[in-house]
Amino acid sequence: MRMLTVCALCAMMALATAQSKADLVKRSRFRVISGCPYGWTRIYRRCFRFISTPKRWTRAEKYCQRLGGNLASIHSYWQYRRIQGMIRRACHQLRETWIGGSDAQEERTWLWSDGTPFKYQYWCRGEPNNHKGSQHCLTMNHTVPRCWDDNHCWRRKPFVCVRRR
Ligand SMILES: [Ca+2]
Ligand SMILES: [Ca+2]
Repeated sequence: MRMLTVCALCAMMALATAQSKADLVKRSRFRVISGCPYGWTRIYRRCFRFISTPKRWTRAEKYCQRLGGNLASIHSYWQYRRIQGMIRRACHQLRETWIGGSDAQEERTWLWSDGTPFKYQYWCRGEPNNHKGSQHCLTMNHTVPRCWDDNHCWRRKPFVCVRRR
């Protein structure tokens, strides 16, 4: 009986090892193909990841930093569309999502949290409106044109992280 138990345990351990090896091979193969870590999507030289768990903007930025990046910066319409595609694939809809833009330091001076220049913009009509004098964080996929809005940073939303591979 004891022998049987030991053998069953051995078989389970062997299976677990084989699975983790297969997973490792899959992960490293993925990295070679895409140039990004497993779970990240390559979009023009950078790696992006959609996190569906809603968090406040600052918490979202800290989370991305723990993953080796920042909240996403976006520099062209093409990049924006690709990131939207990534979100749609992950949750089958275009949810309103935090990205790394913020004017918390100085009103109407927008900066990306990854330090890249804030040039490309896709604001919705009438935005950024700094509603009630306290909207300093950037959401994408706002309303039907799925454009950008400045929103209250304390709101909990899913978010997109970026890293340079
Ligand atoms: Ca503001
Ligand atoms: Ca607004």
